[in-house]
Amino acid sequence: MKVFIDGKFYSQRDAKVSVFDHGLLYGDGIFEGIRAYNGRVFKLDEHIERLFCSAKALLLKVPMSRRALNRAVVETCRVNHVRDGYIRLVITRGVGTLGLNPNRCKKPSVIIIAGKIQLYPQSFYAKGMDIITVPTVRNLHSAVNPAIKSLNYLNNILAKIEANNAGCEEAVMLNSEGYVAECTGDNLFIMKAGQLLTPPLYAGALYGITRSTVMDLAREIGVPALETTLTRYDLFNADECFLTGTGAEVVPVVRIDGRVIGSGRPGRVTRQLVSAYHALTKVSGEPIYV
Ligand code: PXG
Repeated sequence: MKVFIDGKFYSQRDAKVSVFDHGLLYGDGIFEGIRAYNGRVFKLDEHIERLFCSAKALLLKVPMSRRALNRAVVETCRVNHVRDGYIRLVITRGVGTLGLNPNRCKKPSVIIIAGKIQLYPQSFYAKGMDIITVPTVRNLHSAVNPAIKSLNYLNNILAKIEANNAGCEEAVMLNSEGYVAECTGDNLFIMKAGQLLTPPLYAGALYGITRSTVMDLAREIGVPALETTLTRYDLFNADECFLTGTGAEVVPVVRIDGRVIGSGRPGRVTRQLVSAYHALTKVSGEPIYV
């Protein structure tokens, strides 16, 4: 594997960053997780746009243009012969002093890794997942805004540990007011009375790219898709539930905190959206080999 670091490709062995990089010392940096399907990078411009929005929030200057970053991601896939894979795009604050002041870091670093992704087991897609609500509350947007896809993922990791301890792969995170925010690496949707519902960003959700793709796909098949605040009660009494994310794609949920959702099997609209999303990934995206 060849890893892109600041304009050059390094072998996996030599792909290293400094221990003085504030990305490591303080989690001061941002990232995107992107998929390639069928020789195309899916939603690449959307990921780059969100990366620049995260950078702006942190006053982090991405040392490449959007266009140059787009080309570098595609080139990294090409040199690694990726057709279907997972791309991790990372911008760190760069090398600085041992104090946390970001002004001491001269130049942000750009890292691009194109490899394979660890997916959920196939049974989750066929039979649905069992998830739980965890005690760790989603970060306040007045503290560390959940819309920033930063290298500081401890809030999500704590929730993931709680889910794992309970034998689950994903956790529903509530915000400080007790409303549903999202999961640790996925957005959450329910179907209720013919409408597709998902928490708004102000509830503490990431502006998920799969989330907005799925809302568009739902509208195309005639299902209204709306943002609304949701409680655990709403989840328990949903007709259907599923999660969305670049890694998870669209994954059905059939049990939450021991309550069976709907029929206990992946719902009809969920299954339609799983297929529609799959079909879209096969045909759209930035071509890697032209
Ligand atoms: N919420 C959070 C907190 C996320 O980190 C999503 C929602 C879904 O967003 P997208 O834009 O992907 O639809 C994410 C994305 C990983 C991994 O390595 C995590 C994500 C994406 C890809 C890989 O665990 N999280």
